[in-house]
Amino acid sequence: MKGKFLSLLSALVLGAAVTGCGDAISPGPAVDGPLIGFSQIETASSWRAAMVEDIEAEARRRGFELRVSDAQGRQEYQISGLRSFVAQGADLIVLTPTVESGWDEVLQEVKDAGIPVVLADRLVDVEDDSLYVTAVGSDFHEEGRLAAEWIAERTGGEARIIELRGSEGSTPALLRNAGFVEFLEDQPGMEIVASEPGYFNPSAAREALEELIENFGEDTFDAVYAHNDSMAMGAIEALRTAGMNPGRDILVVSIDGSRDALEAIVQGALNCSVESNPVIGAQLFDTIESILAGEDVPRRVVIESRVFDETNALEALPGRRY
Ligand code: GYE
Repeated sequence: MKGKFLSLLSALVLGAAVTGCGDAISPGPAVDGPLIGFSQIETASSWRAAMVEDIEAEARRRGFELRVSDAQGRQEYQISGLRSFVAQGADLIVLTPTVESGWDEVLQEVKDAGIPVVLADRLVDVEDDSLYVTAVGSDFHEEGRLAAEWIAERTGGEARIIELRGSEGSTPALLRNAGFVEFLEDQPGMEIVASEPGYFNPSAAREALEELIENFGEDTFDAVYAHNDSMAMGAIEALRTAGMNPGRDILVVSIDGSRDALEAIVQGALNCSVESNPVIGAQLFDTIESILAGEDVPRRVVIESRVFDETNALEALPGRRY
């Protein structure tokens, strides 16, 4: 009892302290419905802003009270945000984890408090799989496979590829690499000649590619595979700076299917973007409603991914929400 009181107190204090140093917990509009705590990695990128916006709109439509915790990219803020949601008596917690590891302890606390957890977008790697009920999001492994398949079809299976990876230890970086590499196993003419982290960040990706071009020269690769669109934008800049012609001399392929990417495809600088859709509010809240009604839900709810290239980018542009 005393222990419980102390941990509740420390959660409140921690929550408050973290709010002060960046982890903003938005109260959301006052409604009577169930309280959902949503721990989001960050909200600055347009991809994540679109995800939060859609989830907020869906919560409003269905009469849920939603509180969003923005961890500004830091796992320790996410962990204290989760503890704070426990202290606030959340009915269910939605977690979009920065990285896969390091969640066992806090998710055990959430489970002990009797609060179900739904993962959204990225996944966790925990010893005890019962620490979350289900995961709603895209199939990142399939996205990586689709990107490789597109390059294989376009090049007749002959390509030297530079890979720009997403944030280390995050599910999309791990699986977009794995799906791509697995496809290459049956493609003797295709190889990854260099792979560098670009942290889902355009400047980091641009700098990494500039350095590779400087060190190895222009004629050493035929394609760039970036784990997301914003890194592809950085890569396009680096190629242009080096006097190369992105989209023509060098194929550029990425993932997300954002508005920026579709525009770049229409302009001819980007060749292909595999969709990874952040607009998941409807599927997420269908799942949440089932869980709160005591129904069984599947362990995984997969959001479909399309492939965009010059054949369909233009028609997909109107109404693109991210
Ligand atoms: O592709 C990227 C974002 O987790 C799938 O994270 C998400 C990825 C998305 O930073 O643009």
